[in-house]
Amino acid sequence: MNTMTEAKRLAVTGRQKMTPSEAFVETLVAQGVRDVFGIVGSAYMDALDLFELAGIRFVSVAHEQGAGHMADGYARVSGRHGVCIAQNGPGVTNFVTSTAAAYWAHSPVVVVTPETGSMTLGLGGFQETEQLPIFSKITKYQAHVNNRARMSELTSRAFDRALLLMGPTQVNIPRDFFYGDIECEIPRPLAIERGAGGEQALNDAAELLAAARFPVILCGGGVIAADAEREAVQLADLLSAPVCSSYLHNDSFPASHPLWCGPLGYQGSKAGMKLIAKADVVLALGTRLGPFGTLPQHGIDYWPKDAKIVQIDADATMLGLVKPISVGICGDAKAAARALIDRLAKRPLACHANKEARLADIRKEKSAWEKELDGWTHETDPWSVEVSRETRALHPRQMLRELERAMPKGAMVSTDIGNICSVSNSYLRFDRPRSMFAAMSFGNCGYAFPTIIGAKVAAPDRPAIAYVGDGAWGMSFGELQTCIREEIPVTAVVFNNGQWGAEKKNHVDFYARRFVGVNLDRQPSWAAVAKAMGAEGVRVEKLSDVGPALRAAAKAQEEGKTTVLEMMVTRELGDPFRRDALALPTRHLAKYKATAA
Ligand SMILES: Cc1ncc(C[n+]2csc(CCOP(=O)(O)OP(=O)(O)O)c2C)c(N)n1
Ligand SMILES: [Mg+2]
Repeated sequence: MNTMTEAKRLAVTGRQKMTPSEAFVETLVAQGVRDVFGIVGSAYMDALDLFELAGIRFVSVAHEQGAGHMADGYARVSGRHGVCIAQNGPGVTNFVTSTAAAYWAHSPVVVVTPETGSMTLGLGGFQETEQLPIFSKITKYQAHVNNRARMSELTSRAFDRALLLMGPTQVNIPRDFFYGDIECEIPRPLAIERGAGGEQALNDAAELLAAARFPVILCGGGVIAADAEREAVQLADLLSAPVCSSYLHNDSFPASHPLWCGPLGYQGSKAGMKLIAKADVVLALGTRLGPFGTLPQHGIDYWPKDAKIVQIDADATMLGLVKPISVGICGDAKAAARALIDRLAKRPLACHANKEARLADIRKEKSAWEKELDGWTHETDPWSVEVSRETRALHPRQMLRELERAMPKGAMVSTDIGNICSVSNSYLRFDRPRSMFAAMSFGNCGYAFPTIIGAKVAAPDRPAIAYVGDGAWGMSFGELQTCIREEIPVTAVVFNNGQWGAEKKNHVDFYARRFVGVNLDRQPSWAAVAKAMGAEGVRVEKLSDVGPALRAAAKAQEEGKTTVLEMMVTRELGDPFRRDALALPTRHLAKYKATAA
């Protein structure tokens, strides 16, 4: 970095006269912001005008929802803030879905929402809506700039709180407050350091783990957020404990490690499920044990109800929230893991007595699961057999296995919500953290593509790959414009099965195939659309072409090229997600009797 750029990155010090726009931008500089995602708007143009001189890149996107997801992906890769900004009113309301998604992904996204002018607020003027209530349940903190002189103080607090509270925050700024003269000092970012947790809780946890005969570690998003992967590995090695990942956090433990057993939850690893079922003590490291993460899968009700559960979470309100626990530790995953290692390293551990048997068990379950996946080339339910009989299209599972084999080293993969994306959970393995970006528990279609674009901005040297169903692609492909305009090269793998498959599965299983709104007929060729938009577009129809196509697309990123791989897959469908929440139809009115089960 040259000295000119360095100088731009230094915020002014000391109390002095400036405009609120300058105070806002200098606060961003002080907080280390380098990239802001958004769509231009007059509401904040006076501040935007300063971005370049402040060394801040403005990434101009196609839709504000995309900007919010990009900020999310950026934050999840970098561990720093992701920032998005939009025009008051409609630009800001477009942030709602992405902010809710960031909330459930625990991403430190700062959502900057310029508001209608303070002197016309409430008069029903142009682009006016109350912007605080809309975000009140999907942010960790909301700052309203109630006086232009407080611009820097409140903006700065929104940044600090996003990291402190591990989620999105909002700074709401009446648009006239960007103008005028103020005197202020730019606050420096708060230094945040979390501890290991209470002494007593750590001692109790160590007692339980020392006495455990079959300890299992469950690594969650907290391991990634705290950069605690090394400590998780040390702890696992010390206990020779099988390690599972919590749902959609497949990157929380290195897949190449002999103790790795794969993810729990929807379409997760049978090996992981069978092993955790045997646990007498579970160490839930950095996970809130979310309600979806431990639902029975593959017909296995694996959660060990009689086991002692030690839960470590940096958010105190998550302790014991979903699952009963024996010990709750409110602490940082890294610091807590280290504290447990210190307590356990020098004492006899009951789990050492049967170590070899446990390691053999792990090897056996893992190889059985791999063998099963190798043989599981297609789904075998009547619907899937029927629709794939007459077609030469790719079987989704076979295609996903090929993608897994061809996955470039160090790749970042985002996944959308959908049947094929969900099935991919069985095939996504990573050796480094901050590599998997799923739509998490908000589960919105259209998440994966913009998220990977933001991830690529944060980590331009890593291959960036989005897995997206064709329905979700229809919602999000507009951001190809961002890739081309802003020169952000990524790869989108689009699963063309001509249907909103995940929902269609419910029609098949519960509604006697009375399909309503699930078929995506007369779709364009997504490869051709990609080409028309200035990207590479490749239609993949043969299994042997899957791996080479992915490798070529990842390589093309090095030349600045974005590629859409349109995977022509069958209409077969994997197990449904919400079996737990659906019921066969009951009808009381004669008019609707024909639809009763
Ligand atoms: C924004 C949003 N709208 C609707 C849904 C409900 N939904 C969940 S999965 C799904 C189907 C996804 O279809 P597609 O992206 O084509 O993937 P496929 O299931 O076919 O693999 C829908 C509509 C959702 N999760 N999010
Ligand atoms: Mg589809």
